Amino acid sequence: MHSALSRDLSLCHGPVSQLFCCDATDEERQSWKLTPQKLAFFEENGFVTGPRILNQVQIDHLRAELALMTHPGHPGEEFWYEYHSNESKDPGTVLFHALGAWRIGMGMHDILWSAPFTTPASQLLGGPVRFWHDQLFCKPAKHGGIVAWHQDYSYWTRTQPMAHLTCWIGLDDATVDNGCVYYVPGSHRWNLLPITGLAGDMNAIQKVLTPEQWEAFQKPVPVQLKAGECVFHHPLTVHGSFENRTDNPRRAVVLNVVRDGVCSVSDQPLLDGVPVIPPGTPLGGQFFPLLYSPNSIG
Ligand SMILES: O=C(O)CCC(=O)C(=O)O
Repeated sequence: MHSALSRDLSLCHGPVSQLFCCDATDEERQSWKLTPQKLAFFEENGFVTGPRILNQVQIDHLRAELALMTHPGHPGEEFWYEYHSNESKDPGTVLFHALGAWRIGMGMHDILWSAPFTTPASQLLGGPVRFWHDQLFCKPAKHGGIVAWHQDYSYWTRTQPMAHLTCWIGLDDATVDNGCVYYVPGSHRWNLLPITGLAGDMNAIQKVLTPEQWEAFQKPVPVQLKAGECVFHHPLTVHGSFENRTDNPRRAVVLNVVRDGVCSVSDQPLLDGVPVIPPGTPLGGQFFPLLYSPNSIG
């Protein structure tokens, strides 16, 4: 396994391997486009399943990179924006969560440019796709922690306008038993809620909800996926996931992107260790590459 390097792959604004199909023509991209029905589903519910993003070779490659990235002292560990070997703080309920894998592993880097991802992403954003950051969420067998109900944008208000998108990609089959992601349909039309914690108490969010909003939690929708498949969600859609009760890990790569033109509104670094982007300046430069600019959106 030679794909985890100690050079910073954020310096490369394009694929550095042949692992993914990145250079697709507009015609080739047709097969990854979301249908009008899928786009309407997203509009209505705030999430939608996308095309298969990864084949078995790509899944195996990313799993191997991830395994290396969990070893203490691994090459490139200085490049993480955030690294929590257990975000939950409770040794009995482990949630591995890390931001910045694209700087360390060739596969984690190149997946950003893969056409099966950027094609539907540009449809849902309604324009060119710019990278914001990635995340790894892994729940080990048996004692995987939870991801508490939250809206992604509550963590991202330092960037505006809100034109963000999340793509969750399974490296394992995601099931109700192993802690697949659940969504509260329609919650993308709610107000922005305050942060109530990412790992720990699943129901911490209740204290910031109206009784009508809490009602909607009686019917959250689980999205069960095969390894390599994905689900997209809106930055305000409330989502979370329960424990992994199975004998196998539940691993996922999450890609967070913005429509080109989203600006910093902060005089602090947007991510740990990244130079300040002055307020009012669009995201760009070494850490926020443009991933795809469609000729036309269909
Ligand atoms: O992997 C999970 O269970 C949660 C992922 C998540 O919160 C996200 O994709 O924003």
